[in-house]
Amino acid sequence: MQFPSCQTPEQPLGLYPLVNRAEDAALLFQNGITTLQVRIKDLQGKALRQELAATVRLAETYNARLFINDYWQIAIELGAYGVHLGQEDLHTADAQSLFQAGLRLGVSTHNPSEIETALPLQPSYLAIGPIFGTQSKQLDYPAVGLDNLSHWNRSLPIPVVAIGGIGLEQLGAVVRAGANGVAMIQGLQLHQADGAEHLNTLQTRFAENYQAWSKRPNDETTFR
Ligand code: 3NM
Repeated sequence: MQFPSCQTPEQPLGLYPLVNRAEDAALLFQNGITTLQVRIKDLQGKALRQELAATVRLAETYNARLFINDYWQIAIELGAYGVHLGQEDLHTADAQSLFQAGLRLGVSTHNPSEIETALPLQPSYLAIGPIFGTQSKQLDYPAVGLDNLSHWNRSLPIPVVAIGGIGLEQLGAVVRAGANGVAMIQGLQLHQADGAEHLNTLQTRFAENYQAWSKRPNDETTFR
């Protein structure tokens, strides 16, 4: 069982915002975002399904790679591009059903042992975090840091998404440590007055650093 590729590294996952409403997804897609996660913690039942369905429809319109956090059954029903599972969700989700339905799979990891556990699933990407301290999620894990991120990027056979405490200031170094995607909540500054401009700067910063990284000598990247 090997989950489908996200067409990396030709099309890196890139700047990878996490949002909790279709409305925010729309704003991000309009501003050129191609990979996004919808992560909803405050809705249930019909309202949850509606919000997820609206986000999936939007992503299809923009041909974007949308990952649904946690709600893997709804993701299958909606024909979403992919599912992102946290450590807690890994135990309850049915990876076989996800695979058979053709969805991509991303998995959160925080330390070597979680990475070892996630790898046999052969997911489409591994998220590793928190790279730095984050205020967006209560986590009992120490920060991974850039050196460890770089190590994992060099040694893992699949794309890595860096997450946790990353903003414009840290973005270049994270991409030059080999991250294929950079997940972000707070650093997006989505609802600030200059939100669109900031998003543009973030995307340019990712692209410049990714280009520099992919042209490094002795590139031995083999992941799909
Ligand atoms: N998961 P921000 S860190 C949702 O390490 C989430 O698994 C993390 O938000 C992990 O960009 C995190 O604001 C929060 O730090 C990311």
